[in-house]
Amino acid sequence: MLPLLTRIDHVGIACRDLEKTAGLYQATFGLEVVSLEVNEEQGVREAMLQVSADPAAAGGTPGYVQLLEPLGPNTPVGKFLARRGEGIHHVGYGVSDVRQALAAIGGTGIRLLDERPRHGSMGASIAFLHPADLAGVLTELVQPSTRG
Ligand code: CMX
Ligand code: CO
Repeated sequence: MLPLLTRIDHVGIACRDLEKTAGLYQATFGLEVVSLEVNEEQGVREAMLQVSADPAAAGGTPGYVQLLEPLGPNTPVGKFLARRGEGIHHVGYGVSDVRQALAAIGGTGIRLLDERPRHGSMGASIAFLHPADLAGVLTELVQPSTRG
């Protein structure tokens, strides 16, 4: 079987204050915020901090820390914060074709939270898999944008 996952794309971290937490990660690790977006569909404000200073050294595509602040209490991240507090919310893995990956993974019986890809950070196509079926880890498939 071919490996479906090509790389670790990002670690998603739930936080209460996006600017404050981005400042903390910048000051502690020297990471840079490369994208700041509101994703209404996902109920978040989010910042992507690039981990590799030299993407070429990481095989051409950098990894990221994704900081997530909820847009309200009744959102995935809002509910997570209320239940568990700040912490790791999900892991995002790179895939070369998210539709194909969903079809293959759906065939194994793992519950798909998204039957079809949605819009993610920086133009990516994303889809989520149920944490209860993957050792308690909410898992995101990320097909990066091919645009610049
Ligand atoms: N990781 C692991 N477990 C989680 C979880 C997470 N991120 N979020 C919720 N859970 C668990 C809860 O702990 C709870 O478990 P127990 O019943 O054992 O206590 C259970 O799931 C139900 O919790 P809930 O608060 O009622 O949450 P929901 O079932 O309403 O939703 C989930 C959970 C994962 C289906 C929902 O959050 C979802 O669809 N997430 C996908 C979308 C998303 O997270 N978007 C934000 C990120 C966007 C981005 O990365 O771009
Ligand atoms: Co994510």
